[in-house]
Amino acid sequence: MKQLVRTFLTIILVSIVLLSITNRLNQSQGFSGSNTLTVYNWGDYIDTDLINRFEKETGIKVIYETFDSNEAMMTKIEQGGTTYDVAVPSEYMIDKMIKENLLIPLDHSKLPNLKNIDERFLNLPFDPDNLYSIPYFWGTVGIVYNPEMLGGMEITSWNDLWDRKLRNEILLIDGAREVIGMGLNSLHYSLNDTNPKHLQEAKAKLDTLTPNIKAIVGDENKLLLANREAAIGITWSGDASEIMSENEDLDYVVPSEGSNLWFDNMVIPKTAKNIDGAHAFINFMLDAKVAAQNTEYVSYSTPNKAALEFMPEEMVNDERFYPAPELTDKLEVYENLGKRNLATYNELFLEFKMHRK
Ligand code: N2P
Repeated sequence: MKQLVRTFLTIILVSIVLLSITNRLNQSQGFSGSNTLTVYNWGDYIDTDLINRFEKETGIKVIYETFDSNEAMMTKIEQGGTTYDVAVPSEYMIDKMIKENLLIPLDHSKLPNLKNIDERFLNLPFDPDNLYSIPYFWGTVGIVYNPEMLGGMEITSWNDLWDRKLRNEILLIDGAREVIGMGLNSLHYSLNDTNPKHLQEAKAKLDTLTPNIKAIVGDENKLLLANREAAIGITWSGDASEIMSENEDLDYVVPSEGSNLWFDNMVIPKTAKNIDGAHAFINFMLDAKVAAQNTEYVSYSTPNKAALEFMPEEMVNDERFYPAPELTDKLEVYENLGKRNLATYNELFLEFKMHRK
């Protein structure tokens, strides 16, 4: 019995010594707790070479997961099954996450590269001092289309999409705010409208678009458009930019009735386990050359002013993807409409999808 107790105590002692050595090793690298970092980002939204470089430079192993809508991201974070160290939500979801106490305040002293961000993208209303979020990419929602496939037809407005000639030609992005927003905008209502009557009207109007809709898709929209399987895609500006860089026939337009201006930002969720590593990752992504490489790869618009000089001029000077403030001022940023209203948007979107079947 004595022998058993002694063996047991020895095992415990060895475990404690091993644990403290590992901890000390981690701390000497400047990273608290575990030496892995779990990053949760939109699909097709990073140059994976940069993840490898970050891993090499820091010794931190990155576990990388993706989502394709803010709503999907939020559900997963609320469920808490996986804990994420860095996530990349859009502005209205950040507002919601701050209010629900789901984010950790950032330590700006660990983010010296924050100086690279253009002031135009800092201190925005959803996070006035960037206490919780750091700009990653920004853009608009619009229509990418192939005029040649449409016999030279020019599209300038949401309402153009209801044209009978466009039967089975439209790909919609799989996002509740984007699609319901398009219905609202086409009726000249705000993207943040919460009037139940207006929302029902928007849904009814979207239902009448059904014959023209080919599919509601995620990132595969790029391949479908590039392969000419559809002539029109409702999507985010960066996706349009990527497809257009491969096919010059395509064009991108921000519809005349108005549209959405969005900002995606890096945040650290409350459940994060590697907070130092998360800061190191955010700071790494803010480096001018890293941001330039990332931007060239994903084709979205960077808020990193210092990165612009490392990017091809034709990219930076393309006003469709770097619209001037005079244009963006006319667009609407999604607001956090509160739990009930966001649920209504989701329900209407779901009903609209069911209606198609
Ligand atoms: C990248 C999606 C970007 C999301 N595939 C726009 N908020």
